[in-house]
Amino acid sequence: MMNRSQNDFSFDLPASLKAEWRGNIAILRLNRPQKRNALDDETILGLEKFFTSLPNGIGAVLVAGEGEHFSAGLDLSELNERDIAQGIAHSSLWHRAFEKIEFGKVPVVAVLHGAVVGGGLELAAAAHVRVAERSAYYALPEGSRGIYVGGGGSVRLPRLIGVARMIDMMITGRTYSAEDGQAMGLTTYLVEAGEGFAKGLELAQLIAGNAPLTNFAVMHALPRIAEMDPASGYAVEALMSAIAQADPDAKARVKEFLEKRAPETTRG
Ligand code: 1HE
Repeated sequence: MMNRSQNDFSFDLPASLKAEWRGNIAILRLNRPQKRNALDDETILGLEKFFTSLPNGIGAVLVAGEGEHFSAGLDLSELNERDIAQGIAHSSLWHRAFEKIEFGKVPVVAVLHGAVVGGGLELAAAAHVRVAERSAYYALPEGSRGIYVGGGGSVRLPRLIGVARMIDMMITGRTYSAEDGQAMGLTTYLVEAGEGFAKGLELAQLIAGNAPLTNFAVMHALPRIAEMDPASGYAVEALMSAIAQADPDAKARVKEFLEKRAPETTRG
């Protein structure tokens, strides 16, 4: 178990991000509430740095937003001066940073409240588990701003809600409520206002208690297998499951269960 305080960082983060460790959980807060956690370049670079610099021993990350909103998306004040080449580089920067979340070292739980819009929704989509408070709402206002998603939304969001819903969101600018988001699979937990952080932390702790190799398989193999043709998928799944079960950690966990020392699977 790690017990480090916020001051123990071996790397610096911008003021728009605030990190702390709680045991083996890393907690990262978007910390620019005065700008509704709008994501400027510095913040995106900070996200990349955070997720690539996670110390060993961290088992899961919890991401949440300070203030009334998770994130108002791209910092629109930085948009004005970019030409096409700079626009491509900017989107690539987001892709690189969010890739470090989705395909990083450990699973990430996002706690969503208030506005989760544009790039904020793209950020949420890169996490592995999403918890919504009832105040959360989702929109892709890019269409109304004359722009397009650039943080991997075209790839990740259709997998969560389908291409048709994403097209609808983008061309009509409609807003979905927390309840809508839960029903359509954008989130998998819906809790009352103020309860998201506790729920997210509880989930992060559960996740951090898994065998690391299982978490690795779920993060890195599962989404790729899901994209493969079935025959390749079965082959890679067989390999992954053989690797996971051969790990001493897996053997110890199965032994615990067989000796009636491990909790049983319970009804939800
Ligand atoms: C911002 C931003 C921002 C707020 N960039 N500064 N995202 C959007 O189109 C959403 C834009 N934001 C909003 O619609 C609203 O701010 C909210 C509904 C999220 C919150 O409303 P509210 O009334 O609580 O706050 P506010 O008064 O609108 O904003 C407070 C301040 O934050 C204000 O600045 P101030 O200096 O006047 O105090 C706002 O200008 C500032 N602010 N949102 C910059 N987004 C990789 S591509 C992704 C593409 C996108 O993400 S497009 C979607 C962009």
